[in-house]
Parts: sequence; C-alpha cells; structure tokens
Amino acid sequence: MKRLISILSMLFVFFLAPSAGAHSTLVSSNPSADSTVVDFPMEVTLTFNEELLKVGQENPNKVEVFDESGALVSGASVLSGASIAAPVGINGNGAYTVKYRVVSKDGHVVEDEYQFNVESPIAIATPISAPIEPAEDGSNLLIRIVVLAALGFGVFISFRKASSSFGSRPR
Ligand SMILES: [Cu+2]
Repeated sequence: MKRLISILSMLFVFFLAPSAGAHSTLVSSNPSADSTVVDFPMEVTLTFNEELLKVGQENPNKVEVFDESGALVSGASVLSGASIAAPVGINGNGAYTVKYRVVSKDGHVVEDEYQFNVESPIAIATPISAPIEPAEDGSNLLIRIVVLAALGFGVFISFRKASSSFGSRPR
C-alpha cells in the first residue's frame, strides 16, 4: 500500500507539476497597469497567454473595475479566446482598480488586481450625483401614508376576491 502511494505520488508530480507552472498569465491589458490615460476608457481589456476556460455557456471568468470609493463601474465581462473585456462607465478622473479572476485551461484560478489612472482634461469637476431628494415635509409624508394605505387596501380586496372565487369554484 505504501509503495502504491509513493508510485501514485510520483505519477502525480510527474504529470501534474509541469502543468502547475503553465496556467494563464496576464500578457497585456488596456488601460495597462499603473498607466495614466487622458481619455475616459470605454472598456477594460485583459489579454492572457492562452485561451481561458469556458464551461459550456458558463463563463467563470470575470473582470471588474472599481473607482476610488470602491463603487463598481464595469458591466458584464465578455470572454473572447485569450481576452476578456468589460465595458466601463467612467466620467471622472482618479485611480481605478481592475480586479480579475480567470480560469486557466488547466483549471487553475488566477486572480489579481492592478490600478490605472484617468486624468482627462474634460473631466467633470464633481461627478454627477443622484438628484437631491426633497426634504420630507408633513404634507409629503401624509400623501405617502394615504398612497400606502390605498395600496394595502387594494391588495387586501384583490386577495379576498381571489380567495372567494377560488372557494366558490364549481367542482
Ligand atoms: Cu496552472
């Protein structure tokens, strides 16, 4: 038994060890790591040294871009052979972090992150924020309560109707 284990472990080392060093590595990216771009990028593209793994229609590979506040600014990742890209919505200057998690052909997960900077001369000084909500005054609150009560009543009535019609359903 001990001998079998040692033979198996030798086979394991012989066949699996070389592939361990052969998993995907990032070859290039756009915007590239630690670079400064003057135009707002429309997407972030990462290119690896080999095709990334795709299981059926499932894409286990992901690239995400975050702004300085940690907010996600990228959309769904699109895999194309050895490249993976994600559309980004960037309209402000600053440092952006690209995080990726990809699966090599050999099944190994490779994940890392890098940063790039955006320094556009046409950047909006203060990023467009969500519209300012009007202060909740008394009448506003009352309207809200009335609407909520009406909604609740409507749900109650339709529920009663549904249950009574169900009860009187002919057999
Ligand atoms: Cu590997």
